[in-house]
Amino acid sequence: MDLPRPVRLFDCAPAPNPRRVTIFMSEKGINLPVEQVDIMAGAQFGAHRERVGVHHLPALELEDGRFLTESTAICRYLEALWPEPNLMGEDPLEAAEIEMWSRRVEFGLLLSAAAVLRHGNPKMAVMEDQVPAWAEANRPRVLAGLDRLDARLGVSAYIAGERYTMADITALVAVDFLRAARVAVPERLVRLLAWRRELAARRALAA
Ligand SMILES: N[C@@H](CCC(=O)N[C@@H](CS)C(=O)NCC(=O)O)C(=O)O
Repeated sequence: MDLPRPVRLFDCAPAPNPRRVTIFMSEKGINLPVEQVDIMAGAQFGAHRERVGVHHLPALELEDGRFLTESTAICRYLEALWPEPNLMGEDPLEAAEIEMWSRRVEFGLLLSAAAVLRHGNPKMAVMEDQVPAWAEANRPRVLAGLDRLDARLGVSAYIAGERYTMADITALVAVDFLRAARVAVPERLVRLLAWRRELAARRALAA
């Protein structure tokens, strides 16, 4: 199949969703021109939104002029073009399990962490109509999400099973993002902390 090649990634290095894509690319050894969009300065609401159609990052520009957004959709396309190493599933069942875990982490941790930061830090007013009570409501949800990840790592070595996949990338980005939200991972979550230490040895995570 003759698929349009990606020509450029629009990124915002400190932000979690773009980081999922840059780690994914790094794991696969994909090198593309990367353009930074400074969301803290509101740059996503200018030329970026006009070009892409939505203001979110990441966005992948294709050679035919189309743009893909949504980190998972971008990664799925990249995986089709660069199948190795496989990160999104070798067969339909594994693909479904990886997506299931990745979505659980997105909805059960990453979104709550984002709410703590976006609604709780006055600097984030550039991109959010802030409701500080929503930040507070999400703090216990973040801790519950971390508990669930720690429990999961008592069942399998990695988030979606016995190998490193996209679900680990989503979880790692969510856990690291807690630093920006000023939430510490409780020390009692020893399996989660050991998993994070193990992933630190991966070359792609220097990205
Ligand atoms: N579901 C989207 C979320 C994209 C998203 O919310 N990106 C954030 C950065 S992590 C963003 O663009 N924020 C800018 C804003 O909200 O104005 C994805 O997976 O890519």
